[in-house]
Amino acid sequence: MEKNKTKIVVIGVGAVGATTAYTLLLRERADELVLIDANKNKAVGDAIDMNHGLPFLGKTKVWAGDYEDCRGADIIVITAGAAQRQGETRIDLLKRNVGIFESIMTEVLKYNQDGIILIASNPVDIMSYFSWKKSQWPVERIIGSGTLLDSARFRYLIGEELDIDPRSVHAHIIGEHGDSELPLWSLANIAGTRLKLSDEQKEQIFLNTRDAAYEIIQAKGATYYAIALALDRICTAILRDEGAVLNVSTLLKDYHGVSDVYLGVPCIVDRNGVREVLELEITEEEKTLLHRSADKLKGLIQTIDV
Ligand code: 6V0
Repeated sequence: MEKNKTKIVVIGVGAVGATTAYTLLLRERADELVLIDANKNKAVGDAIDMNHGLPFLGKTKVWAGDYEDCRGADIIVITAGAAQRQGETRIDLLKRNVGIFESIMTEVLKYNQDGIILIASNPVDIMSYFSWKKSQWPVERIIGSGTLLDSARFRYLIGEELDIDPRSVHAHIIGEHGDSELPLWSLANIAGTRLKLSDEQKEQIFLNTRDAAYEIIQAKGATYYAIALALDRICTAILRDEGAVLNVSTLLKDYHGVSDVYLGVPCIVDRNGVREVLELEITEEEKTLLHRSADKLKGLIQTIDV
């Protein structure tokens, strides 16, 4: 591969991976886009289908590849995962996904040592922590999608309630990407002004944010459009060296007293990955909730081999 070409590999071309690849293609984020899946036929089919759209797009090379194609990749996006089986506990599912990540990371690390790994597979904070440990890479280059999607849902719902463009709503969800996440109402604002929302409205907005995935999965089986855009956003911040503030999952080091766990918090993201974690001024109540979220994840980490 020529040095000046941008290459993104997507591993796990299911609902999320295929939609992410398509989003990256539409937005012409990479010169080379590689699709890898345990089900090679799916990746082959998607690559052919996407290639047939090239006459309507810019010039991107898309192909169904193998792990050797991780060589020279700027970003490796991992969206592979096992679906929950009937009657299977979350911990059993977690163990299966760790098994999948063990094999994926072993292969990726054979061919790439200096790219950035962006993880979306769930439980994303634990998969990111596991991958960081396994890779022994600098922590800034192993990034989880964290609460970026949750924060987008939160901003959208606040915007709907107040009839304001969600891009003008500044509000954060931090912590686990999952049930123990927390809203930072104390910092939520529109152009520096406090949100004119009642406690009941706030409670409903947060519940709708936190439980959005359940609602969508019940309606159509999976969520993929918004997460694909969130992953595209992170890739863009990296490739353009933006220094954008995004709520991604990273290793915390004494963040309001929380350490040694990956959680979603506002981070400055640039060409090197997570350049800096922003320590927000949050309330004592929010700190307690953050600790609760961290304790939950640490408990889960203890159930796996890292
Ligand atoms: P899916 O449609 O079942 O796709 C998973 C894909 O992974 C399939 O194509 C599998 O063949 C493939 N796969 C499985 N094992 C391997 C392996 N060892 N190597 C390569 N490929 C493999 O699932 P979907 O796309 O809906 O979800 C993927 C993951 O994303 C799940 O863990 C979801 O929970 C997670 N999501 C994370 C979100 C976030 O905000 N971080 C949002 C939505 C979904």
